[in-house]
Amino acid sequence: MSKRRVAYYYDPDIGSYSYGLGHPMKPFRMRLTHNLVSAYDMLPKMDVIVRIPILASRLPNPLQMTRFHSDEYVDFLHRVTPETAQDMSGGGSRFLTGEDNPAFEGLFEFCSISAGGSLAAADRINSGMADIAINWAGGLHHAKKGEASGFCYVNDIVLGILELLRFHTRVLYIDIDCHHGDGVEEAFYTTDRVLTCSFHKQKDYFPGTGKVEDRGLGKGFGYSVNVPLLNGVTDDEYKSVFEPVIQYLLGWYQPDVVVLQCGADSLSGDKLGCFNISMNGHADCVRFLRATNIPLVLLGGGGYTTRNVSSVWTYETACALGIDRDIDLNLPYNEYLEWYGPRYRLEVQPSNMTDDNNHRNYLEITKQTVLEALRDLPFAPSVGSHAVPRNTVAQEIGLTRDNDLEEDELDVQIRRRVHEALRSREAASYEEDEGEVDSSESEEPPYTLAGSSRNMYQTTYQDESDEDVDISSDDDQEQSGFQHTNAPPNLSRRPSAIHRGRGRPFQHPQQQYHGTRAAVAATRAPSPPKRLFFSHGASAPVIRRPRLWDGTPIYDGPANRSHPFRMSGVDGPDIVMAAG
Ligand code: V1D
Ligand code: CA
Repeated sequence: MSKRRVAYYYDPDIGSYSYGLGHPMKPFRMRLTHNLVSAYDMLPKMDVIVRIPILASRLPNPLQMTRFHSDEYVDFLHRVTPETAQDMSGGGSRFLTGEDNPAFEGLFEFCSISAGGSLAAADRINSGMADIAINWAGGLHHAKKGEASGFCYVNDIVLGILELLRFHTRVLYIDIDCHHGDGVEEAFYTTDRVLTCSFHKQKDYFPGTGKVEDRGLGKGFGYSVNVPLLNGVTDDEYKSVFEPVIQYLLGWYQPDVVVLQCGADSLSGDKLGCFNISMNGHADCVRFLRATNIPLVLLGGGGYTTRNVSSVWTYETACALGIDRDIDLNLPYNEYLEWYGPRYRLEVQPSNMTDDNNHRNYLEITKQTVLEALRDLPFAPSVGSHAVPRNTVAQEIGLTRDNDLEEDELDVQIRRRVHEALRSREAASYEEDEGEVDSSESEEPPYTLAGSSRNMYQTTYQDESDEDVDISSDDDQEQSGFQHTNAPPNLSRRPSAIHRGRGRPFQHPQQQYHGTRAAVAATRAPSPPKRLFFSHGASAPVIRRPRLWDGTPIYDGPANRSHPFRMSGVDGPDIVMAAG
């Protein structure tokens, strides 16, 4: 498959936000990138999804953010202003962290745009309408459940992955930002449903986490992989670690989707970074993953030498489209051409900086340590299937954050309406079982689509008494359009079993299974949401579950040795996934 259907998310507002004078994070870099992508005439080659700013309601609302973040924190982000920040954060001791995370004008909208793009990208992959989905405004990997960190406030990556997990069994998250992807690692530290792998500088460098020995906990043990590198790592050195490690992970873990955080601060000459990677070396990671044919989400991240960031993300957009070899590296005329002088070329060249990775076979030892640690682990985990409602319970029952109800009244209404909704769905699904497949159209994504049809998910119901079926035959892989890279020869077990429906025709737009295969999307009996968030600050009755959505106990204990902060795993999204 040489061509890929690429979906590209862009919000024209994003470049107007500012973290403040003197702050290294410049959202303007996204405008510069888009301008270059457009100047190279790539837009007509992709499904370009541009949010129309006046449709503010199409952005994710606070409720969607609480799939990962705490109510209190989202409420804070929603309400804080530069003027109230000091008071609301208790003098900077809660929610925000010093100079790194200022409460700038329009903060919440900025977070919504970033998170909205990643949620929409996940939705595109879930629906099978795209092979690769790009959101350069995403990739904000440091944000924690209840706290901003390292220029990141809302963790669009965790939200996007949770969305992917509704329809996919295993997600591989790869982070090539120069900093450790701590927020994403922490969120999924105790589950095997997401394998996180970060390449980064670790010693004496923000955020300080990400040692090789940090490998996950409980059921998640082995599913956090860390590859710490040293100052000045070059293209060849990076490749010599990245490719074997990722190749191994692909074969062993057999992910259904890969999410690649393309932080551009790993480029040579970055203002905060310390690596010596060229544009080509960075883009090699994208090319490598594209070549696997596994659905891919490309996200942004760090990157502080503005023109290098726009150059590499433009080039990586071309890689996604498979036109990178045809790109004229002499820049076409564009509105911001003066940013690229004096050479006016699409390039980031390596420098002659000192390379510490050569010392004492550091790289080879690191690579071997990482691979050795993976060898004893059991093969790709599978997961049981669940019903997957499109909406949260609040949405299902027509209670939105705009409802202006008193808290007590709200509690009563929610309980009553949940009860009614479940009863009527039970009745409806009983009738459905005797009739046609439900093909109800899904909720509209928060974006206006330019150039293609909307997400049409064919939904179906699932048998309660599911029976395991092995779907991993070569035929299936061919049918599904997936071509997994070779599993290591000693690991011959089949990946996952899925649950079979009761003779219903099932058509997953991505996997193209016809016949009686599993219900990947089902709408019966929505799981109650973890919590409901309302704009006036009142929380609906909180249904606290002490476990992750797949049954894994939540780790919320004291930090382990190399995690200086308390861990805050995902408490379970309000909606779970179906088997894959
Ligand atoms: F230099 C600065 C000027 C103003 C405000 C902040 C900074 C700055 C530079 N480096 N802040 C940092 C890092 N913070 C610290 C903490 C301050 N302490 C007391 C420790 O060293 C944060 C670096 C964040 C990197 C973010 C990222 O590139 O990984 C990223 N990825 O996606 C989005 C951002
Ligand atoms: Ca990283």
